[in-house]
Amino acid sequence: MKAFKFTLAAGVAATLLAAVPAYAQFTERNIRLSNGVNEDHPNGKGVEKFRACLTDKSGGKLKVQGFWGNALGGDLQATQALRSGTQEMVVTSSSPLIGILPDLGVFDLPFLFANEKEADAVLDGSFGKHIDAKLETVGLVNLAYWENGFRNLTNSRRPVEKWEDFKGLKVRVMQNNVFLDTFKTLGANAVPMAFGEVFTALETKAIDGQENPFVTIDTSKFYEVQKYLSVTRHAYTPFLVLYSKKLWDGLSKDEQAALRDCAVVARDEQRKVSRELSEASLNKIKGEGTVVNELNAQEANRMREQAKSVWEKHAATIGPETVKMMQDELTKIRGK
Ligand code: TF8
Repeated sequence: MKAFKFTLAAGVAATLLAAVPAYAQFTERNIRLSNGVNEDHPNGKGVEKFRACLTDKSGGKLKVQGFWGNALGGDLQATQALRSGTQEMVVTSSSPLIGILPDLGVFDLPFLFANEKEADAVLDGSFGKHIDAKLETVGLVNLAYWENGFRNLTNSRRPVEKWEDFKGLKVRVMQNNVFLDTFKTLGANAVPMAFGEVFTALETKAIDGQENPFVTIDTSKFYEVQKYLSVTRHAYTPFLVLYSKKLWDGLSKDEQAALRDCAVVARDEQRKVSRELSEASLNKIKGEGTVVNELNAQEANRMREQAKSVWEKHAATIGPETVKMMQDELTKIRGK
């Protein structure tokens, strides 16, 4: 009888254990995630997917609250809030963060990637992990690389068809020395400025131009205050999907795993939408009366040659080991 009772108790306990909801490892949390871009940017769809995935995995306990259009401050400001543990997440360009981690400057080198496939391979592979490990040492957990995209020049003065056409153009660049030097090297009068100030600066003609991917020129309405767009594809900068390390360390293993998995699921969606919308955005920009010109192959090559010195000049500050690792990685990918 005693044995029977014991078996019964054990059986009940086992049933109870099995009935413990899979979500016990999740705590109700509100995750504030800020974006500099507007919600109709592909990041909107990325965040939507991220949210749905987390709802699923956490039984609704992990909630994502999205902020758009710099509502919680610009890229740099939001990232600093993560480092001090007062905000959970940000989707930010890597470029304004080089003061925090100089190695990120590697992504700003002109004409680094030839196409999206190369970018994906580098970012999702061992090189991406190398940067992730460095980010952790400065208080930031990178969950995934999303797409900002190939950057193109717009301005209100003239079509830019060769690098000499940059001469004298007052162009806003991100707060980043590699970009600053690239544009100076091409002859522009480069002005570093936070993204949130760009529209007004263009509108008031404080600056002549700026550079960003088609989807941003579209969703931030820069085409309303710009006349010319040159398809320069001079840089591909990624988005980092960052979590505050301070707050991350207080999460359960299951919560951390869900966040990582969902950021990757959302990455695939965000990139897909980014690539689809890119074409549509370009058509919209044209339809709004912007004069668009492609660079011919010869001029594109000359521009690349002209910008080459920036690589040598910045390798030391970025970190020679990181630059070399990137070059080796690209050689490997291109050799396949
Ligand atoms: C830039 C960047 C920005 C993004 C955005 C704020 O030009 O490309 O558009 O970082 O998330 O500053």
